[in-house]
Amino acid sequence: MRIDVITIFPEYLAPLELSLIGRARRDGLLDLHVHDLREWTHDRHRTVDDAPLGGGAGMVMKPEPWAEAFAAVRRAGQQDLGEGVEPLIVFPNPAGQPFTQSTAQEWSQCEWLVLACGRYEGIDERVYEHLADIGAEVALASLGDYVLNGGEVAVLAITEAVVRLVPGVVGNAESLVEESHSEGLLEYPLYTRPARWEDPAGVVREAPQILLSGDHGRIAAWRREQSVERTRRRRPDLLGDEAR
Ligand code: 6GU
Repeated sequence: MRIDVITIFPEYLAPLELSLIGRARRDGLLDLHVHDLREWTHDRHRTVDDAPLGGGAGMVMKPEPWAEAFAAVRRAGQQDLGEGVEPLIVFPNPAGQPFTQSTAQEWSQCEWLVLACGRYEGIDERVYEHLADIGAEVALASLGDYVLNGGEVAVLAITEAVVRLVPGVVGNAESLVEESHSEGLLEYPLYTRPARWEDPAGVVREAPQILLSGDHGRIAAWRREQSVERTRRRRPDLLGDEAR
């Protein structure tokens, strides 16, 4: 999978060198390119923003650097992936569609993502109109109902959620099957050794006996019940009306 990130804060994306994503890059499973939007400015101050037309607070990102950036990144990506390949262009935006595990699953099948980080109040609307006109595939994605200062933190989250689902990135693919949200439920409680533990207050805490039974069928059923009960308590919105 190829991912291009366009941002005015390339240093913000430094964590993508680390851990699972860093290893995916070194293993050749992820080809990640971070671009500074200011590369596509032409004035002495490398200006990417200006006051909103019509007045109002804050600044708006100018359209010209974005249009040049998309054209240049598309050219570079196609040189690598082939002329016919087109990216999905994602704008992290608090006014976008909710980004969920099913979005992550869908995007993990993409050959090429371009993640475009807006800052300030937002990007000039004509950038979206232009991309629609040239037939680009575009998505606006929100992490949740709160406001971040820019798309960079969202890109870290989206990249991690997507890349870990690319085949080969997570060593044990089974660990992706039973985790929270993979089946629309929260994950069941987890225990490890010692099965009998005296906590710092002197309370003896035993792991559920069933987990020591070796009966994989009953363990699976118990875990399923725990998942449903935990989801009912913490996230009833995830359950259908009958299950609630
Ligand atoms: Cl994706 N971007 C920004 N700037 N703020 C957000 C968000 C995204 N998701 C929630 N808040």
